[in-house]
Amino acid sequence: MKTQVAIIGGGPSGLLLGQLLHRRGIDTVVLERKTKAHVLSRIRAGVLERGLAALMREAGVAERMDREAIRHDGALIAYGEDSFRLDFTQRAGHSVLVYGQTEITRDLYDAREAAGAPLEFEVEDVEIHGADTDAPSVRYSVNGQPRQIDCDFVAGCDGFHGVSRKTIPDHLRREYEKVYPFGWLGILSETPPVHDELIYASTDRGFALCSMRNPNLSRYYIQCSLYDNPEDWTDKAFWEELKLRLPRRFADSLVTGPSIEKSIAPLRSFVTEPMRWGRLFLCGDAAHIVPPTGAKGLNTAASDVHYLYHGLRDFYENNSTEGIDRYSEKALRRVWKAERFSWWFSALMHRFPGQNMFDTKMQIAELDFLRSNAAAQSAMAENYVGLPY
Ligand code: RFL
Ligand code: PHB
Repeated sequence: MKTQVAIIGGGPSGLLLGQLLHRRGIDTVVLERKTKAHVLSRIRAGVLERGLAALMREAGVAERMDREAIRHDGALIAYGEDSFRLDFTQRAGHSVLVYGQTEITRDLYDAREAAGAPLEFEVEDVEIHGADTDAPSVRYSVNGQPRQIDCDFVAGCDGFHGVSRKTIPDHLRREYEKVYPFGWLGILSETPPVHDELIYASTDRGFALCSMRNPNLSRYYIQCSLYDNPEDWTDKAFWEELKLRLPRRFADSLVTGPSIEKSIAPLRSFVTEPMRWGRLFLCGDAAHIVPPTGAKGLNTAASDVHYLYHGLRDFYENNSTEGIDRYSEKALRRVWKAERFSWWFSALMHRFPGQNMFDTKMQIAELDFLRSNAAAQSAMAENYVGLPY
């Protein structure tokens, strides 16, 4: 098989890139290791920056998002019984959309299927060959049958555990990593959200986040130990712990119910440099991971897609390699800023094992400062709603 851009990974990065390129008449093949049902069962991001929303519109897949997404103009930051509202529109001039990653992925699958563009599930043994030549290829198998795609470019959109990053030789690749000593236990429940905006809460018992998907679907997280298993946490234990981490007025009005999903995510900051090797480009979680505190993972994947899409368009439409030559540099500049924000917000809001009272006082002093300082709130809000591409 031949195509122009072989896309490894059928998560949001790969599907969005594929759809944008398809709209410009650039052929792609998307290869996904899992089944469609599996990809759609993963509950992940919920907050979209305007840059991602704009890409969905440009890709022609925003109709449902524009109808169903909830616009959020602010979020509540709570610490103990204290709290303040971070007003995104007042402080940064933009809002965010609450619309699940699952819905984004579903809309992109529907569009790809409607366009009849090639998408293969359950591919195995994916290998990238000749990335440092003018004629790369991707070899893989389906049901034990070997296959090959010859292409102009390979987009490595296969997430943190994919093969693309590891295809770049070790001596050309530099990795930066910070692993946090805790995780997030998340549940999804068919209950009305406790508040009409997100609540980020820092307490002596650890961090908690109240988020949502729609008016009758809530998403809640609590900081947990890395040694916990989701099965160790009954729904009752989860709700009790969540209540202990929220200001009293929210704890008292929280509507609880059975969880319909429960999972633990470890927290990690990770960046690999460069994001390009010859004709292979890394995109999204394949190249970088942020702790979810700042809601930046999917949004940073989207900014990579933006730079790569424009680079590839430049190549095919204007015969210029400038965009792809500068892809890694442009993408990384923005990635590092999202890493910084996510790292800062995570350090501010969580209790770290071994943290002493001085460390806690520093966190409280910083939150007090944020509560009372317009400039600090602007800096935070600008990062939260998303820095420009
Ligand atoms: P994905 O979503 O991991 O998709 C990669 C796809 O590649 C497939 N794959 C392969 N396919 C073929 N061959 C191989 N060898 C392959 N190896 C892997 C995988 O099966 C998968 O389908 O990466 P992508 O597309 O770059 O998207 C990144 C986002 O998924 C991720 O950054 C976000 O979910 C992070 N994240 C959040 N981001 C936000 O912007 N806002 C949020 O509010 C937010 N909340 C979160 C999050 C992530 C979380 N978890 C569980 C990690 C909350 C949580 C709890
Ligand atoms: C979510 O709704 O899943 C969510 C929202 C905000 C975050 C992280 C996750 O910072």
